[in-house]
Amino acid sequence: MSLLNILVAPDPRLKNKALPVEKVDSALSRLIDDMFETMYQAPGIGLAAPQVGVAKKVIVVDTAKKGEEAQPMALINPEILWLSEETSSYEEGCLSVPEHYAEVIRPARVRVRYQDRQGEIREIEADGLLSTVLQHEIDHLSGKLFVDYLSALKRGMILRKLEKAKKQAVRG
Ligand code: GNR
Ligand code: NI
Repeated sequence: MSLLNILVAPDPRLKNKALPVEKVDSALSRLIDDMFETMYQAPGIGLAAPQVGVAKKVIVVDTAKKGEEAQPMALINPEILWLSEETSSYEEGCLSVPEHYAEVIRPARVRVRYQDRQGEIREIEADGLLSTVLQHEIDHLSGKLFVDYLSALKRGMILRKLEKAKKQAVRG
C-alpha cells in the first residue's frame, strides 16, 4: 500500500469532471486500498479520487468515530438517485482545503446507487454525517468543492490564503 499525495486548492485538477470506471479490476482495487490508507492517515472521513489526481468516479468514506469499529465503504461510479426536501447544516472541512471550515446547508438525506469493489450494483440511503460526506465526495467527482457553496467573498478569501501558502512553501 502507499500514501497518495492530496491536491490542495486552487488546483485545476480539482475542478475537472471525473470519468466513469469501466472495469472493476485489481488496479482499481489497489487504488481504493491506497485511498483508504491516505484518508485514515490524513485523517479524514472521506476521500475522492480527484483529490489524489485520479480523474475517476471513485470515493471512499468511513464516518465511524474514534474508538468505534471502522466502517470502510468504497463507492465506484456513485450517482445520486434522490435527495430529501428537508435540509441540514454541518460544519464542513476538506483535505483539499486545509485548515478552513464552514457551515454548508445540504439535503438531510440522500439515496445513492454505486458499484462495490466486486462490481456489484448497490444502493444506500443515508442521513446525518454520512449523508453530508457522500454528497461532499460526489461533488468532488464533478469538480465541486464545499467552498463553492459559500459567498464569492468567503471563497475568494480562502482560496487566496491557500494560494499564498503554496507560494510560500515553494520559496521555503
Ligand atoms: O475529513 C473530512 N471531513 C468532513 C467533515 C464534514 C463534511 C465533509 C467532510 S469530508 C472531509 C474529507 C474530504 O475532503 N473529503 O473529500
Ligand atoms: Ni473534500
